[in-house]
Amino acid sequence: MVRRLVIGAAGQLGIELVLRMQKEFGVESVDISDIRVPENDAAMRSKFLHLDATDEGALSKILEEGQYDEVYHLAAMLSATGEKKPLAAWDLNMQSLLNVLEAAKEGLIKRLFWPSSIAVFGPSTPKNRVPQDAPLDPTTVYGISKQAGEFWCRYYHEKYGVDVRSVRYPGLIGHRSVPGGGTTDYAVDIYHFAAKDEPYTCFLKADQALPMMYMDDAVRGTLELMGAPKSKITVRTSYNLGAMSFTPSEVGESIRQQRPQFELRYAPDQRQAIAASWPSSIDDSAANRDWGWQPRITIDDMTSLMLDAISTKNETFEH
Ligand code: AKB
Repeated sequence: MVRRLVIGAAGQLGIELVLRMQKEFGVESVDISDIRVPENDAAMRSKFLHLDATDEGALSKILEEGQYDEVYHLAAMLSATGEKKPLAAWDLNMQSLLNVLEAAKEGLIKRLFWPSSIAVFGPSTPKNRVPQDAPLDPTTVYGISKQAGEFWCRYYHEKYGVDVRSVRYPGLIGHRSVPGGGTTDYAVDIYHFAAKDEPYTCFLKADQALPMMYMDDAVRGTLELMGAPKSKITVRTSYNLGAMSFTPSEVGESIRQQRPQFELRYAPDQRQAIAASWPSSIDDSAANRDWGWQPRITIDDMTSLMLDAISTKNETFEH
């Protein structure tokens, strides 16, 4: 049995990845770790290990005991929170990555996944269908940490043969947990308000297009990348990964097809400047060529899935 460890399992992506791994490979095949206990009973069926990933000694101990084949290192501070605490963001994002890369170099991890982000792009990057090898030009501490992280990953691969794989996620949207401190969070929040028939005030401008992806696609893409033969992986910084591109006003329209009364207002804040520095769509042909990446979920599919799932959950809590 392939043994897996998810670090940062209590986060938005962590929960979803763990649930999918449990379903596909069995509860025993994945252990989960975080600095806080995940608020999800199903995820907690897996063995939980308390871990601050910046603590090199604690990480090594868990890895030595667990003998994992695959480690998914997701712990990070996102773009908006990172701007409030720049040095803490740098410390968490970089130190934890260097710890797992060192552990992989020492042979404690066979295959490592680490997420990068569209936050590596910036004002000098093309806005539309940004190519794989576009100039990186991050404007946030989070983006700078992802840019540096990408090159650390390639360095450990080239110097020490570490099998580390990565994608540049767009904004991720799912109903099981709420994101924490990102610029793309509005696209999750909006559905929670719409499901309660409440108006939503968006912190980005109506016409701010960004690359986005429904969680099922993100999880499937991650597992497909990790399942691909080593010989197929030609990008050792991080693969562009695309699915859809939309503006807040377009999500509002999609929601109104199902909830015609839905009211959307705008009050852009400091997150608008971050969003404006990012591209609006992604060219992911390298991921398609190397390991067959193809997104499946469209904006209207996503709206149905999100509203149905959140409404059902709300009804369960109300009764
Ligand atoms: C954020 O908004 O910070 C993240 C990201 C795009 O990496 N969702």
